[in-house]
Amino acid sequence: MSEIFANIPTIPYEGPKSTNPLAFKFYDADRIVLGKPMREHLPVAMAWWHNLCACGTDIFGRETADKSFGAEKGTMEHAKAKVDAGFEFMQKLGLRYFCFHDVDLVPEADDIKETNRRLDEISDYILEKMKGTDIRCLWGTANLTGNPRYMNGAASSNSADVFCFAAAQVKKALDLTVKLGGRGYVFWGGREGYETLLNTDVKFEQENIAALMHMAVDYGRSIGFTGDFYIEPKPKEPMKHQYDFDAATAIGFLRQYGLDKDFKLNIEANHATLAGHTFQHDLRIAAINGMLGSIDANQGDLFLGWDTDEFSYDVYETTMCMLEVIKAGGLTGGFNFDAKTRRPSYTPEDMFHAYILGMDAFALGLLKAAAIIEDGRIDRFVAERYASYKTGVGARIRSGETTLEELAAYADKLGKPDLPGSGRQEYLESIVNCLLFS
Ligand code: XLS
Ligand code: CA
Ligand code: CA
Repeated sequence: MSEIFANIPTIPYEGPKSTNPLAFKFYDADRIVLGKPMREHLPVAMAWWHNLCACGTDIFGRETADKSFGAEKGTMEHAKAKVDAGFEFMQKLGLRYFCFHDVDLVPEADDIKETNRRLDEISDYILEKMKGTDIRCLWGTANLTGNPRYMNGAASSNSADVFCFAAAQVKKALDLTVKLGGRGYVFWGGREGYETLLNTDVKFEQENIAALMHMAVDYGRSIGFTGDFYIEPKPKEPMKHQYDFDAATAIGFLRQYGLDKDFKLNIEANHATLAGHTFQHDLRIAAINGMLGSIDANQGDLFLGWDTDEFSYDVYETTMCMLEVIKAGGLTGGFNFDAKTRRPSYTPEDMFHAYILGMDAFALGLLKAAAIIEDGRIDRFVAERYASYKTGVGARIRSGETTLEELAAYADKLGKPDLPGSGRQEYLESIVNCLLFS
């Protein structure tokens, strides 16, 4: 088979001094960091949709990138050409995972039976491609937003027939995920939300979403899916208000409906910032609840109120991300680069530059997070900050042995507490800068 990216070599690691645009400067797969190779810290995945499907359209303009890969678009030949391009791309970059939506893989037909037949054909082709490589599926999902039938949501639709089509797509996407050895299955509730409460029964809709998720768990387990299900929170866009607003909201939902044993979260950087949080905040909330499963590794633009899905370059953000991931003991999923090149970056080389940028940014984040941990000053400061709970009344509060009356009597006796110790934020920020830039 002829090469699709014929002028692009396998991307080598050349180190920070390299000026070769087609080389990694920081992502060094074999380098040992905190006792394990970088590639194990960073299971990076290609997002089928952005990398192989998206051609730069926006609401004001047509495609700028040609991703026909030598085949006529809208055909199964094109679907297969995308597989060929995707595998060549992943192999040249040393990526070991991909993520997909059902309709990223094949053109959707009018009749779901024909779409499913096409999905069988393409997944056979992908399986064949996987042989002899170490490339695997990170997670699969169903696109429950694009088709007009989902205008009012999928599981949250007012139409029971639409609910059935969502169920049928989830069932098929689970079949594909299992067939391709996927580690996870994602629910991103894109249109599971509302525009106005004047026409919406929120409780009814949330119960229906939970019902679909329960059926997905039952079916997935029955066909041998042992991985995690994930909710990917996002507060808005396309809907004005989406039910899976942020990590805390999604965790509350999973617990309320008894889904928390089978589900974890897939935290996307750009979605956290749209919710008014830092990426690190949502990672921490997921982690402390035992629900940090996977990451959609990208970056938003804080000047814009929508999802820009940029490749990460902000090393401060990737460092804080990697700190959370290391402290959580790693991910059950991985780092899906749910990111697209900017519209004027339309050439095949740009696709490679983008992954080099993103992988280098997370590799640097990993190295810097390891440096912060090894330095130890920040961890020691945080531990010391709560030292008043180690002995005396503080220890009794922590062990649950005390009462409101006892604490009130203690306060009476004291008359007035000392001020709590300084938060030392500026000092801590300067430590981070020293470690980042030394
Ligand atoms: C859209 C989401 C979507 C999910 C998968 O904003 O990021 O791409 O990751 O459906
Ligand atoms: Ca995403
Ligand atoms: Ca996104």
